[in-house]
Amino acid sequence: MLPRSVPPGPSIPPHRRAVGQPEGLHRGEAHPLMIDSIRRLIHDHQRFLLTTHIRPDGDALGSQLALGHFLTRLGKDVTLINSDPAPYNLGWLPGADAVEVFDGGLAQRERIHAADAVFILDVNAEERLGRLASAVRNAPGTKVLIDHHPDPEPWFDLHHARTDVSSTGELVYELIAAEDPGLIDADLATTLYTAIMTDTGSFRYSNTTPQVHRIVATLLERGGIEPAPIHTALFDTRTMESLRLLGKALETVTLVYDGAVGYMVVTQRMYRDTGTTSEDTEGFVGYVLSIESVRAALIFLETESGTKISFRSKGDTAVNGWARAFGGGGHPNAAGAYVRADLDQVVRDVIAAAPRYLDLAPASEANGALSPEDAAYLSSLLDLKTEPDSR
Ligand SMILES: [Mn+2]
Repeated sequence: MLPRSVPPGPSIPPHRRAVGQPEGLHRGEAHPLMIDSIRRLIHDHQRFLLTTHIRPDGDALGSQLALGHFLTRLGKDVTLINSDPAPYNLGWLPGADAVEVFDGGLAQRERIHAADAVFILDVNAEERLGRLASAVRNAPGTKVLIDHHPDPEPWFDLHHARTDVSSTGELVYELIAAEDPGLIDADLATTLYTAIMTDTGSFRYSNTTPQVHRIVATLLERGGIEPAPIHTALFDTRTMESLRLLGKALETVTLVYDGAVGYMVVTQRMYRDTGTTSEDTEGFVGYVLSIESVRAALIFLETESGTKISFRSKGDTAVNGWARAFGGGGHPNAAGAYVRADLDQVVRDVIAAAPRYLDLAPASEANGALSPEDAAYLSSLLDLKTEPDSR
């Protein structure tokens, strides 16, 4: 049986394009034949391995655990192995204790090898499986992709993948509903609710459809669960230290391009001064996006060896092309990138590139990237981080 636990990561709206989908998959509808193939695979076999992407978020872990609960109810042997542990605010999810972190050892490799089928959830690229990648890719079992990201790699044997759903959780729900909606109990409902809710930004992103609400209504009814405790467990778990970090980060908020683009930066020094880590920045970028004029919001996180960037946007403003230009990617309204360069340089380069990827007013394109004031301010911030601690 699966235990409980994990926190929600950033939520991701669905991609609007169906580029690169395997032939025979369609936007906008479940694919009954493919679901039937997966159900037959499940019925005909016993040992299943389930995995998801590095740094799992609410949809990744919620979907993985939900599918795990489902297979367990059907009497199957289920192994859950990920590259990374659950984040601090998802550890409470029902079944999270059963998720193993890949240690590279023989025992786990043998179980991966022995699985009749390997389910890969919320990720369609080998590289995003982290240290598990080669073991999963080379596993002899049937590889089943369940995912809502665009452009899947070609090495999966079966797909239940569409880009027009809110979340991987929605696809797992379709599979369970096709089998037997009566299987939906509190654990299944809680994990699927978490998956769908986090990937829709608590039901506010543009991927929140009538179908999302119909599914959630079914989860609440059949699971007998309430939303409030789940939201509290996911979002109301901040520490005082992380609030102090938020205070420092808010002081760096800068608007450019006539206020259409906003960003904040978090330096290593800020972590040291507040006793926090990058995990404590969860949700920060949302404060920038909450500014009325802002259509695209970014947060730049200084790391030991480079700079991590999260991109968020409202409505039709797509930021994944912008993120891709810096070696990252993601969904139109939520994307990320990592650049091996100093914070100040990355901020300048990324902000300067905005007009190539966003539809910014011509007048504001003219003033390009950082104003002299912004640049000076940024420099002062960066100088700050190298000063000796004055406290
Ligand atoms: Mn997802």
